[in-house]
Amino acid sequence: MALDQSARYSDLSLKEEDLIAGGKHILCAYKMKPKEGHGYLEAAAHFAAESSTGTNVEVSTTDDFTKGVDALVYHIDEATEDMRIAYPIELFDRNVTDGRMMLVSFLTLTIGNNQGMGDIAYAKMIDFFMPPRAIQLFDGPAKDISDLWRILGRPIKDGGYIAGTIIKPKLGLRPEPFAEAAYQFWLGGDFIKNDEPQGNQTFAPVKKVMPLVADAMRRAQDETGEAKLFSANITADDHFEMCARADFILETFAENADHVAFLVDGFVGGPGMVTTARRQYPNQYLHYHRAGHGMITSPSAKRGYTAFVLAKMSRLQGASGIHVGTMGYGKMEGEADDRIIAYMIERDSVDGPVYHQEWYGMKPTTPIISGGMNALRLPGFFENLGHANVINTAGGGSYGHIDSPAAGAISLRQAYECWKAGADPIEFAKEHKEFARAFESFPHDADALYPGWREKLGVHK
Ligand code: CAP
Ligand code: MG
Repeated sequence: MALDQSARYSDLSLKEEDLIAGGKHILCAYKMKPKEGHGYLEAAAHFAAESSTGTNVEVSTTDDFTKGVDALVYHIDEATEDMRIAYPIELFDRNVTDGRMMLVSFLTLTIGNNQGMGDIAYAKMIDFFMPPRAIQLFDGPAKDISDLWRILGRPIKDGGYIAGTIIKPKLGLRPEPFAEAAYQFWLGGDFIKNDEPQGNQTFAPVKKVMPLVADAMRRAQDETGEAKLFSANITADDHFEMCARADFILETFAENADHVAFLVDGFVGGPGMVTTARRQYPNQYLHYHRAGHGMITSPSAKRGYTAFVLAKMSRLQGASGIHVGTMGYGKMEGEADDRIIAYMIERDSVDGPVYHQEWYGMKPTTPIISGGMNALRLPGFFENLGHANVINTAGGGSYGHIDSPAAGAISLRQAYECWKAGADPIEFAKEHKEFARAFESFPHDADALYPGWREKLGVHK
């Protein structure tokens, strides 16, 4: 039978509004279930002990100061598995270099050993609250979408939809076809990213690919008279490898280096990689790809944390943009209510699923919309989100357009124009060829979203 530590590590008389007003605690809300045979409060108290100052038994070295920084369970509701813990802000590690906070410490305490305890069936963090002092101590984004709109010559407020793609196929293009794929999309679109696994494969060395992509950018800019953007993957295990890639890319893009964002596979790479990119290259837009997150954020996962928590953490770390999913409109898991993820990272004062969060002017993180998107799916997506101040990267939606990648790009932009005008997509298609041809490019989507489209658009095959 485990030691009952609830007398020390819980205080259900604490009021959440007092904890928030006090500004001295980071609050975390979990969905937690104890294993059979363990009392709910006892298990929660042990969870708080292991997440702060304790272990499974009393230790002789504990003193009064120790007890003063105990994490405390302040709310439980066994029926809804709602368990909330107040973590004194002193628990969290601070840089010796500049006193700032670090996300890895937030994770190692609030989602650390508590994820494998013998008396806990599961616990998943669904929200957290950062007091003003913590917001002051995290880097936050250095660049945001307004920096991209400025380069694109758009209004830096409500500059609107950024039409993007991902170089597809995901892997297997050598340097010349890779750069050609980029050039072809840029003839119609704004933004291209490396796909998340594209790096320095032997068949596509960075030192061969990037000069060709930089040249493709120059030619596409000359051809269209429009600025173009590239999000280059600098993901690597080694800090110095990341920097070597980043430095080479900036040197290679030269006069267009400000048109380059840096892509990091931040979930599999971990917080250290994100902060390396954020702090070594504060002049570049930091694009956080979250590949792998589904292992814990999926609704089918009972441990870890949600996609909402992941996105909120990324803003603290300084991601300029993070993938937030397609809210049920694309190919990945998601639902319409996921728009709360976008609101939490782009607004300054927001209600999360449990906590209200003030960001005190910390720059916003752009919702990046990707995963099975194409022109047909976008109008419904924008309607659900309520705006289009996003970066959308559609790989299949561009390179799968039957006319050309440029036509795919143009169809994406037209989908935005259609939504912005409040136009009926079928009527809009009658006046916009590339958008109309998206119906024929993605007939399964067209059938599902716009029944009867063939007759209405006079398509007979
Ligand atoms: C999309 C994508 C994105 C995932 C990421 C892919 O390609 O490039 O990495 O969508 O998911 O590799 O599948 P398509 P999320 O546009 O061709 O689907 O944005 O949810 O993290
Ligand atoms: Mg991808």
